[in-house]
Amino acid sequence: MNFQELIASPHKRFNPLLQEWVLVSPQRTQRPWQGEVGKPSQPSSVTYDPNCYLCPGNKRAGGVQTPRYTETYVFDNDFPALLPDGDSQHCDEEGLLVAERERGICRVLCFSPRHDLTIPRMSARELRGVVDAWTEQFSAPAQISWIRHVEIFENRGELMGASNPHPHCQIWANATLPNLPARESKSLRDYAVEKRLCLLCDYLQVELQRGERVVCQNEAFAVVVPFWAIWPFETLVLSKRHVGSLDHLRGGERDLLGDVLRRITIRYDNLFETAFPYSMGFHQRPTDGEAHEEWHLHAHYFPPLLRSATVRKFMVGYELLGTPQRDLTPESAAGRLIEAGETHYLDRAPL
Ligand code: H2U
Ligand code: ZN
Repeated sequence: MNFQELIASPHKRFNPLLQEWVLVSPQRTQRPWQGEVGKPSQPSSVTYDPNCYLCPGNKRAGGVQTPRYTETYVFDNDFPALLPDGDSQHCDEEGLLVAERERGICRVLCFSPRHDLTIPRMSARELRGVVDAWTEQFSAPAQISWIRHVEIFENRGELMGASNPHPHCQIWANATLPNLPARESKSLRDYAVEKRLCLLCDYLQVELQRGERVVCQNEAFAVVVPFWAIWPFETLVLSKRHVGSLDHLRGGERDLLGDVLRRITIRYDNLFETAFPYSMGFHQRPTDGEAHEEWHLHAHYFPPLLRSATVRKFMVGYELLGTPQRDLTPESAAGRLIEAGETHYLDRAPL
């Protein structure tokens, strides 16, 4: 059976980064929908919100005053999920009740003093400021001897649990590799040992040759709907040069990272003419003091929306109990994102 025939009927695809399968059921996209319908969300319409704890000059929940910042602004999370102090502690009862103390640092980074300014609507200069701030927020905790991993992630929109529309992300830096980066790390290492090559450099070449899942690209980055995507409009942002972390990017590449993130998020907003919700984050080399030449910098976007600004995908039933599953093929999703264009729907001239 040829490849096109195979992927036209129910099949499973392999994710070589996580070493797991996703079930694809292309024939199911026509099924009727009578499920939950929520309300579409639009970007905030005010540049300053007196009740926003991230707007300049306002009080945060713990009583600290946010300064009158003019570009990006970083602070220690007032409600951190991890704490930096404490000795290592371990308990193991019968190999079944196993626990370890986990130390870490949690920060919040505001992208802009403007309450309404999201990544798809920022200028090249503002985006460069955000990329520089991400780089600094990777490099600074990476210098701390006990920090072995730094996760930079953005929750956008209420649907994804963002607590506030003010453009911001979080940084969690901790003492051990989290589950998913640990699995990716092993896959990258195994591939490098076996083939003397990089899994993601090779994967990028395959995608660039075939073209059908490439949504947009510039000289330094490409955005693809990965062959093994789980979320309907999931994308993977790959650096074209083999670098393991943001701090190894050159100045021009930092500008191009801002450019590609603006372009993919415009496409997302345009899909359903909404402030498109997602969780996104960077995966970078562990910061345990080793070189980690096998690591390849990338970002994942995991958006929940499926067929409109209000109908979203949930991981339920078979997906919770068996294997993740999707109806919309990654090729169709890429086609929709390609069609969505790069002029933001709010900037289009009225007809
Ligand atoms: P999210 O929107 O992704 O939840 O990120 C906002 C973070 O801001 C969240 O982790 C923190 C929350 O703990 N926060 C403060 O540090 N200070 C506040 O006054 C409110 C929220
Ligand atoms: Zn605000």
